[in-house]
Amino acid sequence: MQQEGLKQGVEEQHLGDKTTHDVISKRVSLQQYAAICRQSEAGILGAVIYGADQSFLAAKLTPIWPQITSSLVPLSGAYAELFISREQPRYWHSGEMILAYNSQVVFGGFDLAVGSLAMQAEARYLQVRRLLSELNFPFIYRMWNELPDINGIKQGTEQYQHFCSGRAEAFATSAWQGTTLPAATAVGSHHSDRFVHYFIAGRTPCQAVENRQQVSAFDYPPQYGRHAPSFTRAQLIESPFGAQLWVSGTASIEGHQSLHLGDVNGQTRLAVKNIKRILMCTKQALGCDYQVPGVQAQYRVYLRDPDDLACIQSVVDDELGTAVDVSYVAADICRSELLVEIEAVFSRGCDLNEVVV
Ligand code: 3EB
Repeated sequence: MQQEGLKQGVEEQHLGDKTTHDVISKRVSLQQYAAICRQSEAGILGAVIYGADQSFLAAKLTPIWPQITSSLVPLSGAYAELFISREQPRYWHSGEMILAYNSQVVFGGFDLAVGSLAMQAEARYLQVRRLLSELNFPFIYRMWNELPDINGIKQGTEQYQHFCSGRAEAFATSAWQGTTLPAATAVGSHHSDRFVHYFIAGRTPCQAVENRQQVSAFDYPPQYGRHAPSFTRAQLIESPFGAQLWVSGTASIEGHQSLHLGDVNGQTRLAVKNIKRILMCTKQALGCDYQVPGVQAQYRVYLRDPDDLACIQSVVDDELGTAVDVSYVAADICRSELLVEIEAVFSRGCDLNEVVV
């Protein structure tokens, strides 16, 4: 696919009655995923593979949609996370950057080796900005980042802070500021040199939700780094079909301080509590109640130490019940004292089991 074809597709799209800005995220086993890849007509925006092993790689699946391979090691079974929108997407790629878009939403990402994380983050985030602006997707909803050596120190500064600086520089001249920043996750890459990134954006504004018990990350004081992290606690996307509430990576932080140092049980409880607070803030600020039956919840828990799995899982089961969809993956967390981080997406009004695949 060529760069010239980039704009064309969006204008041409015949919408019919399928227009939707929903981006639904659905998890399937790698076996199910392989079967889906063989049905070439499936309307998938993209997929992220967690736990691609030798046999998965040997199968050399070549889906037409963007496929990102997470560097992270799942501790509770491999899976593919599908990003689905009901309208058939178009696909595009250039170098490491891969994209899929329809008339309402876009999914994209890259996986590349990095030297300077600050420079790469700035250059790549600028590329994302430019592409979204060319394609006319002004609203950025959600971004995921797997950063090499996230807690390592380079030239006297932590790699995560280098990343925050590069990202902030790339966003500095954009319309993405404060509450129009995306919900995000930034964790350590399992590989010492790979920067894995993927995102969703769209044509329709999303609505930010901040947690009143936490200082907004974009307002963190400078003690955490020269540039405050460019993300919101959650973003809500609503459409005639339903809604998705994308909740950022959430940790054991109150105000702007890390709490329960060295206490994995306490950190997990506070991370879950902060997610529940975001649901309360969503209800208070936007009137949308996400703690009611019929809302589908999908969580991902990042563990600094895989040996904490049993402890963290028992707290999560206790707090959330065992019926919810929770995936556990090993990853370093952006502040070196944090042992666990939890992200979630809540979907209302769309039955994931009804979606084509
Ligand atoms: C925090 O609340 C924990 O820099 O994009 C969580 C999610 C965190 C996203 C990011 C950082 C990021 O500050 C760290």
